[in-house]
This record gives sequence, C-alpha cells and structure tokens, in this order.
Amino acid sequence: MPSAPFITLNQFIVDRQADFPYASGEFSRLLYYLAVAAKIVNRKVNKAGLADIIGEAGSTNVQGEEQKKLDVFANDQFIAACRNSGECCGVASEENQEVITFETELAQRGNYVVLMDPLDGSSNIDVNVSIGTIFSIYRRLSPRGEMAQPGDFLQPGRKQCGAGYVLYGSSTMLVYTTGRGVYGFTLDPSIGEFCLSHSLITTPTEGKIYSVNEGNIGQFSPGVRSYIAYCQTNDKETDRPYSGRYIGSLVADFHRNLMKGGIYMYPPTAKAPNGKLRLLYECNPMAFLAEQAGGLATDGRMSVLDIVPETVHQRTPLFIGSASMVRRVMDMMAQEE
Ligand code: P6P
Repeated sequence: MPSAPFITLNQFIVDRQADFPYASGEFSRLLYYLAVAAKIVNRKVNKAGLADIIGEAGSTNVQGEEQKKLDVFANDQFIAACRNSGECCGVASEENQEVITFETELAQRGNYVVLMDPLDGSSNIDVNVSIGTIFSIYRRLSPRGEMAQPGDFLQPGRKQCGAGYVLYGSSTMLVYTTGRGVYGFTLDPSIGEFCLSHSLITTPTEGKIYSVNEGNIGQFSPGVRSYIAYCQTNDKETDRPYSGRYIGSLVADFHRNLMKGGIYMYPPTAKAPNGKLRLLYECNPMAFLAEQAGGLATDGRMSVLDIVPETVHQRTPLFIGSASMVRRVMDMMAQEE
C-alpha cells in the first residue's frame, strides 16, 4: 500500500503521542481543538473581503483598540474550542480584560490553561496583510475539578508545555512546539487538513533582516539606535547593510525571520515605556518557539521566558530571533546604557 504523500496534524499528534507533555492524550486533544478553530477562522479570514466581516465590530477591547469583527469572531472561536475540548479550564485573551474560567464540570476537569492573542495584527485585516493567532499552553497549578485560579495564568514562560501560532498568509500555517523542536503544518484547503510541511525548524544563528518600527527611532535608547545604525552600515565582510522588513504583524515578521534568519525588535518607546507587546500571550509563546528553534528572545537584559508575570496583560520589550543578532543588540545596549 503506497504511503500517503503527506502526514496530517492529527496523524502526527497520534504518531508522536510520546512527544506530548505527560503523553496522556489530553494535550494533543487540546491542540486538535485549537487546530479546528484555526481552520474556521482561516475560512473567515479568506473571505474577509467578501463577507460582511470587514471593519469595526463597534466595540473596543481591553487595550482600548477598536475591535474588528474578525477579532471578535476569532476570539469566540478559540474560546469555544478551549471550552469544548474538555482539556482546558480557562483562557486569558488579549480581547478580554478578565481571564475566562470555565464553569462546566467537563472543562473544570481540564488540566491546562490557554493564553492567546486570537488575531494579532488585526489592523492589517482591511488591507489584506497577513495576520495571525498566537497561543501559549500551561499545565494548571490549581486542583483539577475546580475553577481555574489566577495563579494558573501567571506562570513564567519557561513553564509553558506548548506554544504556537497560526499564520493566515499566502498559505495558512500552524507552527508549534511542545519543547521537543518546532514543527510547521500547512493547510491543504482541498482536504481541509494541516499537513506536516516543516519538520524540526531551526533558525539561522546569523541573519540579514532586521524588523523594527523605525518611525519610533527618535524614542529608542542609544544602544538600540546604535544597533539599527550597525544594521544599516556598509560592510562587505558582514554582508551589511541588512534588509529592513517590518509589516506590522508580529506573526508574519517572526515567521519570515524564523525561516530566513533575522531579528524582530519592539524596544521601549515614550508611548510604550515597557514595550508594546504583551508578555503572556505574545512574547512568551514566540520566545518558546524561538529558543526551541535555536534562537533567542530577551527583553534587552534577560530571557523573556524567565520574567515572573505579575498581571495578565503586562507588556515587555522584545528582541527576538537569530541568536547572534539578539546577542549583538544586547551587547550594544549594555555598553551604552
Ligand atoms: P506598531 C500588532 O498590533 C502588533 O501587536 C504586532 O503584531 C506588530 O508587530 C506591532 O503591534 C506593530 O506595532 O507600533 O509598530 O504599529
């Protein structure tokens, strides 16, 4: 019997059960439900220009940002997937001020909590630029069978048992890690399945791409400005100047840099003295992936994964990507600050 030309996410999960935390099938079941939600959101994203889901939902999220209809739709889909999986007892979302603790007996038996940005980069929805979903999974600390507790959501990133993103781009990909390497699955619309397309992704130690909003350069610290000048300086030996690539969508910028090598930076600014990105559901999952792929992720001084969270929506500066590039900007910051 000829083997199928591809392996689906579900087959991969079953075949690699031992790779999943505690190998009890619970984690893989949660991942399966998240993947189904991703397919549902993908279908809406692909039709955003056609169906009546472009534009404002008329509400604002906890960040005070206008909620696009797709934001709200994606948030609802992923929360429902977590609840219905029976493996998740609560969710923290960028779109909700308070954490959501599920009240059904089934959900309260869940062993995991999920923290997510259901649709990152949503300001790009109306202009057809790639957007993404970011998720982070922890094993709960509170007893099973009870409501999730605040402490379940405030664990350091080092404690994650899974993390990933969905990139709704020229193709739709689900990229995740459980701490044993990074795997990428590409959605085949003809069969409606995520199929393994990138096994054990590793990111180049050195890259030639830097991603930062240079409109803020006047607000950056001297060390960050020195690094950006370094990226822009002619030097044949080190193949500089590098290329500036920044599309205002973390998942898309991160994925390109992961695959090709590069650094993404969101340094402190006057408007965002602690950076703009959220520690728990943007920086930590991306940091877990980056480190698993051989890269680094810091707040400029320490690994993002070692930050002890205090509040669900707290922000942190982020320097993430190719290890040599992250080390270089850290050195420059240390020298000049
Ligand atoms: P700025 C999108 O709002 C986001 O959270 C990331 O996806 C993106 O990299 C960043 O903010 C863009 O922020 O301030 O450069 O527009």
